[in-house]
Amino acid sequence: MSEPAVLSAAKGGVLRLTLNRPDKLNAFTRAMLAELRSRLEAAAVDPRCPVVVLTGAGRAFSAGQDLSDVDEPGQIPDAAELLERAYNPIIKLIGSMPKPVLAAVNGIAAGAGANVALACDLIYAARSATFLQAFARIGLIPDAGGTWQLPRLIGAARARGLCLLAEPLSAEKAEAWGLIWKAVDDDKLASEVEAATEKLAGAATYALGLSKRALAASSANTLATQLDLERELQKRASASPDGQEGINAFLAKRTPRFTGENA
Ligand code: T3D
Repeated sequence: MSEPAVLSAAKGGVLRLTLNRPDKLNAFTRAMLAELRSRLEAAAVDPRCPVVVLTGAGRAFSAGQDLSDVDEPGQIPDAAELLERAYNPIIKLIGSMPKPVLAAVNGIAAGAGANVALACDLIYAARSATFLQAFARIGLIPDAGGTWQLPRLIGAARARGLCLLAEPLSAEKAEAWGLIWKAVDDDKLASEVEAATEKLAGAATYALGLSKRALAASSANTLATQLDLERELQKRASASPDGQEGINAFLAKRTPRFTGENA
């Protein structure tokens, strides 16, 4: 029997999804995208899993769409169909799920592979990893949210450079530019991600989901609208069991015991 294209393992509240076509640098086939989407949909509503990690098997995170995954030899992939059915729902799902999604970028992240990583809330990358907006090399435009994320994260000039020149960006430069959270030594990636996920899984996870929602809304809001949203979400956070526990524990000078329960 062939190996699953997406490996799934849950431990201590952390769901780890591993893109698993190492021979093809984890290039996404349609079957793999469907599997990833369904795993993410399940994770979004699973209260036993407050944190999700996305990573790749072997030497790459993902080389983007598998350009050979077509029904007939000689065809080219139906880009609009792929975006509509697979990439766009996945990108929206990562952004909207009320829990942190971490990307552990273990090697090259190219094309839509880079942009799936950039959709995640926290991006850790091995120092040897690179980010490549490969699209211009094959006559396409950056998709899977790349043209939205890049100018917001690193500014218009750098976004244009990456998209038009299609040159790889090192993990270190990606960190220096603010594209990712952290570049770490290759042999420290697993332990750094584990420390972060342990911390997040033990945190007030309901409030983390609300923070994520407020941050996501900010790019479309005026300050006044955002202040209203913060008031509404803070009302929910402070009325939640974790909000009460956090304040009580602080006042009692003890460590809080969070449960992640909703108000
Ligand atoms: O129309 C649409 O498809 C719409 C959707 C668009 C979304 C996209 O993601 S478009 C962008 C697709 N990705 C790319 O254009 C990147 C293609 N890959 C590369 O340029 C290179 O593989 C890398 C720079 C990422 C890495 O180079 P290198 O030298 O380290 O590895 P390699 O030898 O090129 O790749 C290793 C194997 O993976 C090789 O297979 P083989 O010859 O050993 O059997 C290679 O063909 C395969 N592979 C890598 N990327 C893809 C791929 N196979 C299919 N599709 C790929 N994207």
